[in-house]
Amino acid sequence: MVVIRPGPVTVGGVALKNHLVLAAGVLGTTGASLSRMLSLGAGGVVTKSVGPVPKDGHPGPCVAVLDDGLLNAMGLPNPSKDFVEEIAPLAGKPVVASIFGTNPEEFAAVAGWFTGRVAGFELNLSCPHAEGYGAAIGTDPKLVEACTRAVSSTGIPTWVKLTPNVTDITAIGKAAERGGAGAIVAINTVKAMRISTGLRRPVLGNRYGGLSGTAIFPVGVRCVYELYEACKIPIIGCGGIVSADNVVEMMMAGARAVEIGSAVSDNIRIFETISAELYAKDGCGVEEIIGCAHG
Ligand code: RRO
Repeated sequence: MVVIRPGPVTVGGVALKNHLVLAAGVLGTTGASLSRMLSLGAGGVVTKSVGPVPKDGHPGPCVAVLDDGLLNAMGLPNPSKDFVEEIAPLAGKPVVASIFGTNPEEFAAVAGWFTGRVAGFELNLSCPHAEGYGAAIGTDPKLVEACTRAVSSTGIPTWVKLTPNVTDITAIGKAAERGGAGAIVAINTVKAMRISTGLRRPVLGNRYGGLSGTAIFPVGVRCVYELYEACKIPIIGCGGIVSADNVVEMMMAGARAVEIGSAVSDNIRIFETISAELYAKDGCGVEEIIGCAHG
């Protein structure tokens, strides 16, 4: 297996301790859990998404555990502005605030609460099951460009997380790039559903949800590969990564760093597990690996 040299890395203006970042939505609702993931080897952490008003989320069941992944429809539950104090103890750490809104003004307002308190923002333009939020606006290139500009123009590093639930993800990636994104994160969950044959009803309270975990890894690799050919800004690979070899594969597709989410629910020490296999002092430089699968 390919091994790479360890060390800090800056992606889209955010200084990370290594290439492995905790993805939004997993153990990101408290300062304590984010801090724990940093102490367990994450090179950076992304918070659960925070929006302009508090939300309870969708009615349950909100999560279904499948053989090869997780199906969720949490429904963007968040405490809104109160989250600023929740993560105050993490000042100076590589914490990226995931934020959402319905329009550029709301994105700018939420970003304003966190300005000077986080290392950067990740714009959630990709939640697959939120009316008026996430993919509802993240599938429109003009809105993606405007929402990105509303935050990036403040000068704070801005990542944009994309939905795979579009015909051409490169059109959305290029819109984020035009809007001043420092990096693109690909991908959020794949819109999906399961039905309980016993109950004759959808498993999730919201009926539809987002699929994450190993089932979507090939979708993530394909999206990163396409974006690498279309965009100049760095790409952060996300979706079903569980091993060091998965990280290398994402890098070969074009990712400069990766986010890991669902795998944390099976192994709280996943960052240490992957790092032990991925990094060696005599490993190759990442530049040799990133995008090398493109001919
Ligand atoms: O909260 C959620 O239901 C959720 C979000 Br914000 C997201 O971005 N992706 C997802 O699968 N679920």
